[in-house]
Amino acid sequence: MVIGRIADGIVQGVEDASAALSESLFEPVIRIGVTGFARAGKTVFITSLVANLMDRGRMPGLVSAADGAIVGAWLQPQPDDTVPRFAFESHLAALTGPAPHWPQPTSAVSELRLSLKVQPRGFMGSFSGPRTIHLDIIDYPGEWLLDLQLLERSYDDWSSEILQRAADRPSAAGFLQALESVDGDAEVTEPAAQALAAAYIGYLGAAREAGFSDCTPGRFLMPGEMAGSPALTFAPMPPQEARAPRGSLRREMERRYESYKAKVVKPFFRDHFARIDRQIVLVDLLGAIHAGPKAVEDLGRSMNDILGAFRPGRNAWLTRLLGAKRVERILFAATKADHIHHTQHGQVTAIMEAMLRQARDRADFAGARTNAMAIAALRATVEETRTVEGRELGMVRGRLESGKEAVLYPGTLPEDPSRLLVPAREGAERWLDGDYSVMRFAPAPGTLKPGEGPPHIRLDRAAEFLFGDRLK
Ligand SMILES: Nc1nc2c(ncn2[C@@H]2O[C@H](COP(=O)(O)OP(=O)(O)O)[C@@H](O)[C@H]2O)c(=O)[nH]1
Ligand SMILES: [Mg+2]
Repeated sequence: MVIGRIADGIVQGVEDASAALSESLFEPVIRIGVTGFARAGKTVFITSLVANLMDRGRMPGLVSAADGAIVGAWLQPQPDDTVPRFAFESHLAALTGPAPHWPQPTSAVSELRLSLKVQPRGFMGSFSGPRTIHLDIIDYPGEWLLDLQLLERSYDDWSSEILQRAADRPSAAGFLQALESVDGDAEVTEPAAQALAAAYIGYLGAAREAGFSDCTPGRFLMPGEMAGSPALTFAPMPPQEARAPRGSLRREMERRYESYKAKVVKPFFRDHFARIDRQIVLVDLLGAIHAGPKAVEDLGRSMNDILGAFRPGRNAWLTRLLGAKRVERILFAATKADHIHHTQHGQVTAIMEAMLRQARDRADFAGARTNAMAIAALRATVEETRTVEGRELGMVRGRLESGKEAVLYPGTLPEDPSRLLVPAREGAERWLDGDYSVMRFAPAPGTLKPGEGPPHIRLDRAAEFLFGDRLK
């Protein structure tokens, strides 16, 4: 056990440990993980959260901001020297500058430290001076969490599973053909390995486009700084009775798969995931509803897969790594709620809660508090009500990315979540009750006022759930 931990690099230097100890006594650190699949809204969320914590005029739902306990907030160098810093300034400039636009997509882990000066309120507060509390915010792709499953799977097991699923997917045709044309027992050459990996990555991209998110290895579509390295240049191959000969293509693919697990997956869980105290999982639920029942079902399944990482006991290696440490709170937030009128936010929350309940029913999170809500990290629309054929309809108005103004009536979400979730589970092709539309609104110009961060919906409530209790 002890040996295993040393081998996994868990034991920190003595200096490190004592620094961490004094920091935790006097200046507590809360590590907040922000995850979700690509385009879920992680970058926009972190940018707006940090801006709204620095200028707290729009944060009445964060108790310690509303009652004045937070007396200051500033950015600091983060503690992890080798993790890219979250590009807060340039993302904020994109969102709130003279020609506001959405930030560039990102595909790797990044981190930011925001420090808060907090003067505790109430009776106890009058005895103590202000405290400093550090929020370390870690942005990482949800796709990477799916890799946890690989740790307990051999190359052959993983290959058979992937190939079985690929068998009846049209998007896999190219890759399957590429597999046919190689001889796994032949001596490996780098061009052959690269060609096969490229065909596999092509398939994963197409599968994701088609709405599937069971796309392991998670780094193949989100390579970060590792694009092109051997650990990311392999593909599944059909298992054979006999072990592949030394130096063969199949043997090399197996070696790289093992290397991916040891050098990519494990370090991520060890260095980032294992240290998270509070977690927010962002979900583009409205986008999935717009795409149809199959996308909603797939989203539910992949939420469940993501959550696997937060269930102690599910994976022996992770359980050993975490020891007694647990994520204390997990928030599931449906993003981009500014696409719909507030009269429908309750329905979005109900659908999120129902999806979460399904995931929760399969296993619990061992004491972690969970919550679901609908938020917009950056509100790009204003609401208006129009009377159409004698009926009052709540709509949203915003500027499209083309610069044109548009009014959107996205459709009415059902009060009862099962009206969406049951057809999704039953594999329906389309919604019976109607269509749900989304538009890509651009961030609105001129929204910043002195003392206020960017406009949002329930970002303050999300913050209160995530770390409000630690600021009191
Ligand atoms: N209307 C609206 N769109 C959003 C919001 N957050 C994200 N988006 C959209 O979602 C896209 C992806 O967001 P981003 O934060 O880059 O996602 P990430 O890949 O998870 O980091 C953005 O380019 C926007 O088009 C929001 O609060 N409101
Ligand atoms: Mg991002």
